[in-house]
Amino acid sequence: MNKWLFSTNHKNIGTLYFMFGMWAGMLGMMLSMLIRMELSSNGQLLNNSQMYNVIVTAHAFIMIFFMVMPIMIGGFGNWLIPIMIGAPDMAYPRMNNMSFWLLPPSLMLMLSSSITEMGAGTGWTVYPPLASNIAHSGPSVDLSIFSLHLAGISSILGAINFISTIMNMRSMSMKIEHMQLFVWSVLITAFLLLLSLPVLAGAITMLLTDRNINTSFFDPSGGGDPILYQHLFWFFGHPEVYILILPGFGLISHIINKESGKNQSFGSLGMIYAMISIGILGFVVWGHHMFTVGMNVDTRAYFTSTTMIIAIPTGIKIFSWLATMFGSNFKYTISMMWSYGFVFLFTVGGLTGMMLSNSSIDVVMHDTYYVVAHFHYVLSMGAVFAIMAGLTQWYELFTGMSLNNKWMKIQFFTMFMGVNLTFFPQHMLGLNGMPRRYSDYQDSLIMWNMVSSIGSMISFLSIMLLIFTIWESMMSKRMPMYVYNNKSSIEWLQKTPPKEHSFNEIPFITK
Ligand code: HAS
Ligand code: CU
Repeated sequence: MNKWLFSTNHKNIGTLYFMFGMWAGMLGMMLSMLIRMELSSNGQLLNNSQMYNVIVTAHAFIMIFFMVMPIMIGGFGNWLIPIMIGAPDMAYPRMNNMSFWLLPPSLMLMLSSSITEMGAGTGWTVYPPLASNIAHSGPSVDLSIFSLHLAGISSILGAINFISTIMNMRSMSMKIEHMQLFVWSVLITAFLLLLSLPVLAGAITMLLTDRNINTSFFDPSGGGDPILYQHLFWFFGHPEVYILILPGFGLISHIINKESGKNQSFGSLGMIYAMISIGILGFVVWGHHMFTVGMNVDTRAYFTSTTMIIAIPTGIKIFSWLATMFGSNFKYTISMMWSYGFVFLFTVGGLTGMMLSNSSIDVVMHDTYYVVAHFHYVLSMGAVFAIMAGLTQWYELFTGMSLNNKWMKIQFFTMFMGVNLTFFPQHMLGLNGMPRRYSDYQDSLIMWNMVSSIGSMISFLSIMLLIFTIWESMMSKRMPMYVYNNKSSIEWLQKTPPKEHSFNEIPFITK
């Protein structure tokens, strides 16, 4: 009870975040499988398009707020940051506990929203007038707004904690420019959270009062404007997508550097400047999500140009990772495989982002599956691959046990195949005009949708293998190689009966 519910220990809280994130990830995956089943062929499966949209909405919210953010910032951040800066714990350990424990009730509200009356089929963007009383009467949207309020408070408290910890609790000799890149990435992410979340909170609170106490911020009949909501949402929404990827950049930098056997990342200072630039630029490009609202040509040109400029710092990161690897022995460790996958596939997603940033192209592509393909390349293959790289890199530190190498390799290759098969065809679907957030499509799109759904089944099986492999490592309590080799780890050996170290044997079957 004291260890988990009242925990003030950064490692235990990190572990709680990991468990929460994994649970939410399974939920999000389940919803995504429902989406792909509905779309595996044309015609209706669920036979309820509102329910389809509720599933899409819940999938996005769960994956963003309850899977990627908790795992990356809550899990890896809590576990690794105090260790990397030589601090005994986070600056505000009890606030850290509160940050975590705000999330379960937030998730509960989100789930309640989906099962109350007709559910919130608004998409994660919650645009009025779809999210207003006209199209979504009843409590569902209110519940999802409350859920976002709680998740937002949790993140803001977390951000304050990380900023204070990193600024004030570094060991005396560590200058800020000598901090690990992962620490930098979380510091910058924390600033993005701190500056963007209050804007979301404002927007959804205005929506709440529009819905319930007759204000008309977003209602033209009372002098309001729905476009105002889009501006407020995307002023949060675009920094949010960098919040989702920056800690991943940090993890990948750390792993590539470590596994390449270099004592420093290539262009480490440049990497810091690149992340800061991405963070700052992320606040001035939000209009690229709204090219179709009827903005004037100069504003379009502005948002196109600023958006494209982000390719420069991001390119610096990509080429610095490649330069860090350059000259080292090509390593086939699991975490390096995920990192190679990350660098390649994140770049693919980044380049489609560059296509979308052209306002004249985006007017055609907006709200098509091309956008869906773009953001799944940067998220399902960027953010998730970074999480997998981190998980395999630090699993032994986090659990004191080791994963089966061969199964993790199989898992990587099946996942790599699965996600590409799922999302690459979505570029073609988008170019052929298939819109997002519809439960059906024209006959000519059947083939690529079927391929995409088959891909999602492969990813699903791959995740089953991952869960099984984690379970197996915990059941067999197989000690990591470094513990086995380190005779001084007497304490560990005394707690756990020593077992022969073999990555390829299956202890629970053979013994
Ligand atoms: Fe994005 C929509 C543009 C990065 C996530 N993005 C989304 C949505 C999500 C998302 C979730 O301009 C959908 C939101 C919704 O629900 O509606 N995105 C970009 C650009 C970048 C970018 C320019 N996105 C991300 C990251 C995400 C993310 C990171 C999360 C992890 N995105 C858009 C646009 C839309 C959009 C439009 C709106 C579409 C619509 O209509 O709704 C950049 O940060 C990417 C930079 C990375 C690279 C690759 C590496 C760089 C190299 C340097 C050389 C490259 C050059 C470019 C010189 C560019 C290797 C050459 C250009 C060529 C075309 C070849
Ligand atoms: Cu954006």
